Amino acid sequence: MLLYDNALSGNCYKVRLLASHLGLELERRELDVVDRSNRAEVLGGLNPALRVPVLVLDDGRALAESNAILYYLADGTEYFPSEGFERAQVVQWLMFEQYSHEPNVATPRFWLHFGIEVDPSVLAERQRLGGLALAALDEHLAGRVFLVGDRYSIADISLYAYTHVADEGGFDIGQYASIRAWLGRVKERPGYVPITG
Ligand SMILES: N[C@@H](CCC(=O)N[C@@H](CS)C(=O)NCC(=O)O)C(=O)O
Repeated sequence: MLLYDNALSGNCYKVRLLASHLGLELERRELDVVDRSNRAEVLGGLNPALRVPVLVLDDGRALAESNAILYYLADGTEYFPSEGFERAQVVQWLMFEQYSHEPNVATPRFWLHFGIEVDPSVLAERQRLGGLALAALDEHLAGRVFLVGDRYSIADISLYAYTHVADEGGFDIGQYASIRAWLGRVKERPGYVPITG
């Protein structure tokens, strides 16, 4: 399978991490996330949103949206529960990740890392909302081992991706004890690879 990828992107890292857990070989094609001038040429016909990650299966079909790719690859494996309510709970966390967490935790990291100028009040508001998302995650993890059914799943993989580098977006993860313990547990999973891997 071929992954249109970016080494710094947490959304792409989700796919690389799950693939590593599953022992799947991915060919990686790196795309720039700042200079998007070749996006239409490279991703046109594969992803109408022209964003990475995009996974091209061996039969040529293409799938975009990081959490949809996680769903596809994990279905039928230990990383996606088989019981209906637990499956829905995993989807609940994937939705939370895309609506409340990623736009507010990943975007400040992107702006700060690439030195992209934004109105300080816009950055501060994203960080405020990101802090709320992290607090919600921390509260849910208190007394739990993993997000759903106390088994490591794509819900954990999806939320791990930007949470473990949240400090790069100006967040202090040190204040979230349950998140910190959970980050350590994810890192111990067989097949774990770092975002830089
Ligand atoms: N909802 C999408 C978001 C994908 C996304 O924002 N990708 C970024 C990299 S993390 C990207 O392609 N940025 C460059 C662009 O928007 O052209 C997902 O989860 O895959």
